[in-house]
Amino acid sequence: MTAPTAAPLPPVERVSYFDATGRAEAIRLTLAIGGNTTFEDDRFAGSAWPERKPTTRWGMTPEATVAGRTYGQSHAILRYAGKTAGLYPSDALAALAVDEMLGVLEDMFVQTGREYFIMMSHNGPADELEELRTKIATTVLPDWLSKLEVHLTAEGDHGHLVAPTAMHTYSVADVLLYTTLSGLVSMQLLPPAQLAEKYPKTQALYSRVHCLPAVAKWNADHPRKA
Ligand SMILES: N[C@@H](CCC(=O)N[C@@H](CS)C(=O)NCC(=O)O)C(=O)O
Repeated sequence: MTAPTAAPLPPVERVSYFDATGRAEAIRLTLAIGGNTTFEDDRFAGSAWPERKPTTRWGMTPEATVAGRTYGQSHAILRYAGKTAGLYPSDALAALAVDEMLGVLEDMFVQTGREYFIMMSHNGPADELEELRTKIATTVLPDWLSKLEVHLTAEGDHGHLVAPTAMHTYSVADVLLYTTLSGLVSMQLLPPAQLAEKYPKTQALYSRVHCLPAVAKWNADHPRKA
């Protein structure tokens, strides 16, 4: 019996978020890598947030619109974007492996860049901010990066967070790794030289995503603000 042919997925029409990278950048990059050049990149200033917040589904951002309906939750949107872009496997076990890495990267992000960003944007006292920066840069982040390096070493020669399948080569997990590390570098929590010296496999994957033509073009067209 021939398997029914799947209908093409409705494209992501709009991504709404602050005019920053944060939780939206992996979604935007995934769409760009998949060739979706027509989605509306809806960015708003932090000062507009109090007005926008009550209009969102869950009082949080990012959100995305697909087939005229709006959805929240960055990882749900990222997975869908990945399905439209060929960056998310159809095989259930491979999808489990991608989801595992998305969870790992969420935990790493929450304990590092997000925690630091929140204290920074609340104008925390300089000495406490420095203490937190030191803790993240010398303890919390190296711990996560060591674990990622061990994982990539165990994965072997393919060099991705999740082994490629017939359906995908890069996955949304690779893209989220890239955007998470970029954020840490730009907040000066992660010196690029340290990444290269101590975590070569992680650095190699970061560089390969950075050099993908669609990523290079996106970065050139959207100079980093935050
Ligand atoms: N689990 C949510 C978390 C979203 C989230 O925390 N968004 C932040 C910005 S990165 C936000 O909306 N902050 C403003 C607020 O909570 O009022 C997701 O992954 O989308």
